Amino acid sequence: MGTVLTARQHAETMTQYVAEGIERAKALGNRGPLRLDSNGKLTPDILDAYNRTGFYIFEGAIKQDEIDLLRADMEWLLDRAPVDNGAEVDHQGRPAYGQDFARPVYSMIQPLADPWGGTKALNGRHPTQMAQPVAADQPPHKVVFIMTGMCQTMPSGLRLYGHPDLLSVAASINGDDFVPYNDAIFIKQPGRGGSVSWHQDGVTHWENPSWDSSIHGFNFQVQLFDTTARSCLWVVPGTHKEGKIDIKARVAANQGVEQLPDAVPLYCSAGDVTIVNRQALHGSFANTSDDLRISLTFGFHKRSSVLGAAGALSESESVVYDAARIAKRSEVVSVAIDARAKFYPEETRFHYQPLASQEEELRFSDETWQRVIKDYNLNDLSI
Ligand SMILES: O=C(O)CCC(=O)C(=O)O
Repeated sequence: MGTVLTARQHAETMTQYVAEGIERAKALGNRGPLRLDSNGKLTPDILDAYNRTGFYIFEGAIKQDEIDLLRADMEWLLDRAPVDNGAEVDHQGRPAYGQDFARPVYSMIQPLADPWGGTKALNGRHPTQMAQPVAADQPPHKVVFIMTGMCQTMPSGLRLYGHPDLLSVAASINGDDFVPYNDAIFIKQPGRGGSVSWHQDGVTHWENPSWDSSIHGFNFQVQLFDTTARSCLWVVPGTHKEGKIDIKARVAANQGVEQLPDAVPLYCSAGDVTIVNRQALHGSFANTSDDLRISLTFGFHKRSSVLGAAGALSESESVVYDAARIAKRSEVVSVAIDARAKFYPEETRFHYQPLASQEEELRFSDETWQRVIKDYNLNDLSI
């Protein structure tokens, strides 16, 4: 889009698109409760709908009391964000949180900006730029766009990572020997949140002779608040099966307009959890709505997709993911399971098959927090 829109104009351009998108979404049949069969795996109808469309919405998968704890941790973290990338102080002049970690916790942007679209960032996987409307009362400060490291920044985030139903979903899709990818919390503040331009997440296996529709894994998003079609993630159904898509050409064929005609919104209630195939074409628009969206995003892969692969996205290309690196990053899953089991003793804990013999040494404690959790995201497994 060539002209700069005000936030109000942008919101108006969304009105009809949103209404039509909701109708398309309703017809897909890929939302409902998270159901597992007697073997602890997703029921076949859910897997079929996920494999057909490239995403699924598990309604009410996280209970309200857990959502409340996640919200409380997030509120504290947002209050302690630095005033800019690399700044040492927060909005009250206090030391900003997170300076002890090796990787920055917060990524800050101008309100309603698209920081990646049309740039070479993240292997250039966002080739077109979204509209960047001007915020109504343009604030002088930046806003939090993304936060990383939820297992070390939020006790509730570590426990969520060990959720038995979510880990059962990971095992159902990627096999019992599934491995972690990374995590990121997308923050879309009302009238402020930036956009994430159309992209497919995976970058490694497009030319792999063994390529298939699930080779780049999937991401969960746990929604802390109700999120409407104006603030949520949008996906083009079925695109996870198409191979690498020429996104520039697709947007050009839509007269350069970012509102792709066949995309659908993943609108959710607080406590809903989405899964999205990382090969599906997806993105989100500048948040000119009144909704606050906070989406805790974390992914899992098939072990075979990661073992021997070179680093990509935020990981150095010179790194090769060997068995030791995979084991190191996977230990976070085991510690998270134990942290959760200690907090929710009535729940049946998940048994993570790859580290089954190490459950004792991966109990949650001060020692494992320092050894396994602190700076765990230096070992993310991005492909
Ligand atoms: O939630 C969003 O707005 C973007 C999420 C996304 O692009 C991703 O998880 O890859």
